[in-house]
Amino acid sequence: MPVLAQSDEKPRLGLSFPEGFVWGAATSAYQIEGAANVDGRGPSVWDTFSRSPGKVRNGETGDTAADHYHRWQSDLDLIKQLGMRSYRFSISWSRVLPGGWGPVNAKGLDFYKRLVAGLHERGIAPMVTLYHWDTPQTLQDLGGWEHRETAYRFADYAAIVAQALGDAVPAWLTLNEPKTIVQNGYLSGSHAPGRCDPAAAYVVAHHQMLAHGLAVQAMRPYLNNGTRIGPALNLHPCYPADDSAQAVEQAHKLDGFENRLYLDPIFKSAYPEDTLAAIAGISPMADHVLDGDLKTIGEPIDLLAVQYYTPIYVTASGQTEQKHPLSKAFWQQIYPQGLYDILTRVKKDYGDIPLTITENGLPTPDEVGPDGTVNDAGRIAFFRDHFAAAHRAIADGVNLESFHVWSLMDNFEWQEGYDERWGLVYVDYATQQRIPKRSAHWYSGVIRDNQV
Ligand code: GCO
Repeated sequence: MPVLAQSDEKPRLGLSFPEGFVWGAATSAYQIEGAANVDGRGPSVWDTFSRSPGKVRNGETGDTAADHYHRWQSDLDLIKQLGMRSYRFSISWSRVLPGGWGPVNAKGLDFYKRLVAGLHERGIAPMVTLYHWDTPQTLQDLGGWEHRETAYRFADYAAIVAQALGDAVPAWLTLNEPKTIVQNGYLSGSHAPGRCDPAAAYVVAHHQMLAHGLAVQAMRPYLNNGTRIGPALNLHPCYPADDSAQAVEQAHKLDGFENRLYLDPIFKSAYPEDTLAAIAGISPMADHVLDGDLKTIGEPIDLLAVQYYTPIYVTASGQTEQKHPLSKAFWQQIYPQGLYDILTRVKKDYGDIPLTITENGLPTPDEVGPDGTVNDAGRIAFFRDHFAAAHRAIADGVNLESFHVWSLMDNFEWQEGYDERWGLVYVDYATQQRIPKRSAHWYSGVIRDNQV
């Protein structure tokens, strides 16, 4: 697999960001917390999936992960030392509600209260994702996202957490990447719950969108003006692989499945017609869209969290094509201009909503050198070029407020287990020692100067 070999000879470009621009990093519960059976946490679909033979590389699980549940204080110290002013993390639904609904596990909720308080003590703003793919297993057993009730249970959970943490969390994200649940969880089966079922996949898409809208409604009464809610969507700019009219048409069609299927209902209270028509041949999704659902999904939001990793190129025959160097992740082409394109496109098509980038990053083949440091030059080059793309978008009028890199530290990368290292901070899983990589030191300088 070709690995990024860009030079970081020019680690800084002299581009200043607007005053008040916020820099941070992101993680998610199952990927870092560990403590899978501690303090009353209930199982999630990822516990089940990772224990199923052959699903995750080397049979690895998130049972221990980066042991953040026990090491959170020193992890927050590290975030502070690096100079970040925002930290995006997710709450484990089944830690708070071990059964998915019903009695609250006070110990689980307390963990997040301590985390939020600990961030404030260190001058770091918490940004909370309510759902980062770890559906409680109890709900999955009843049908998971295929079952409409799950959307209502999610809204109940969202209200409980909003009531408990309230305005101490200035920015709330409902669902992380509903598209990944559809594509990886229900189409390719590479993620939990490991299904290959197109009929179910788009029903799952709709119920997740409904869950988003219901959660926004359920949380509002517990939040004051100024506390913001939005979804976290992974957007993929889709380009024709050549100039042919057919390739252009294929790119538009793919854009429906990658972007408009999620953006349109949220911003326009409507699913894209062309995508719905294509789905009608493979899934009964439309039968599950009940009166009023689209209005609920279109409930006003306050910010949009954008996650960008890769562009997709599509040929006249609808095949995808690689045009740019790949990272260590087989699916990731390195193309910083794609970030500019997707940010400016969101503004053009969906208006001037405040934007935050909540994920952007790459895995590199990191190793601790003889001098004890980790030289991830490829990560520095990647972020330099993506920050520059974000800078161009801001210069062209995009209302981008903050940038959270993926990820704060190495973690459980889903079906790749611990094989891919995406962090600014190296985690030695045998000792749980944290070693800030060269990119972490570089990023600290970017933050200090507000300049790439
Ligand atoms: C995501 C994921 C992360 C992944 C990252 C790298 O939301 O896509 O949130 O969990 O680890 O994207 O694949």
